[in-house]
Amino acid sequence: MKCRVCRGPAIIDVRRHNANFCAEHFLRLCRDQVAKAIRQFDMLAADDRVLVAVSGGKDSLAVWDLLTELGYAADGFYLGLGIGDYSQDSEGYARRYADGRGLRLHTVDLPETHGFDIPGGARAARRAPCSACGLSKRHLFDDAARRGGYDALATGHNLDDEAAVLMGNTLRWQTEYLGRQLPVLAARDGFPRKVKPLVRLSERETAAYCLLRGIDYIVEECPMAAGNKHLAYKAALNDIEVESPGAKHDFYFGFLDRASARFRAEVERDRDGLAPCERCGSPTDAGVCAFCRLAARAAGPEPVRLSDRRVR
Ligand code: Q46
Ligand code: ZN
Ligand code: ZN
Repeated sequence: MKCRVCRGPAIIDVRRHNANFCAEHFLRLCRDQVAKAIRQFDMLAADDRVLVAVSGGKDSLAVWDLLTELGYAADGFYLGLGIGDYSQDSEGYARRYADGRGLRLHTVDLPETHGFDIPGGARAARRAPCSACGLSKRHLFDDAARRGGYDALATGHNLDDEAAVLMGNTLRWQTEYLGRQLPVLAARDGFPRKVKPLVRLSERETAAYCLLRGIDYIVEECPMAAGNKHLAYKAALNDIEVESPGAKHDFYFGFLDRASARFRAEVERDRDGLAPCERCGSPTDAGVCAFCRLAARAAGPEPVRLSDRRVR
């Protein structure tokens, strides 16, 4: 197995590109693919300040590393979700990466700052944990980027993630979600620009990237992920990819090229009528935003005043 670029011994095959690479040229391929995604979708300007949502896993640490390597001013943001040892361990990986490279990591702890953790919040609101988690992450990432004056919020979603989400959205024809499933969402109405610079790299490639760069990351899956459909879609796509290398890439990029615009109108219609949340000031169309409603439910029932007695 020889490297496509230098003909030296290769350490990885990338069947999607029908090529093998040595360590040096594989790392270059990763940087080139990220730079290409940034250019292709006009994600970032050279002097943008970027906030990277960091979980301690391979993808978010890889995207932080790659953006820094490409010369972007990128700080990290870690959100403690209160998911037992998993949260503590994952924060440790994020912290060690940042400290080892002299990078700035902001942290917010959900239980400390907002009084609930994901398992408890999900129970109280009768939502699936990943639904309460996704809502909290979206809200608090946006909030951190806005407060810090960052130009863009970057996440570590890779090609496998995006293809799996696309599969889920397509299976149920969730047209509103399809309209929003883009590698870059422009800033609007108080929401920061959101970018996914890893969309041209697969999960296997980000893992190899971390290994070669000496980036230590949390390998365990979140314990709440069990039974998550996203993982089932990923596994199904992996089976297809074995038979048909490049299928994930064609599925996702074919959608962006040929289908995504058809679903945009639905998203545009949704944009009207955002106003600041009555409790936290974040843009919302509901008076009190979904995150503040979740936090209120997690805190327990609101006291009801009956004459001079407060009853719960
Ligand atoms: S962290 Fe949160 Fe994931 Fe855990 S609770 Fe679900 S969404 S699985 S990326
Ligand atoms: Zn080489
Ligand atoms: Zn709010």
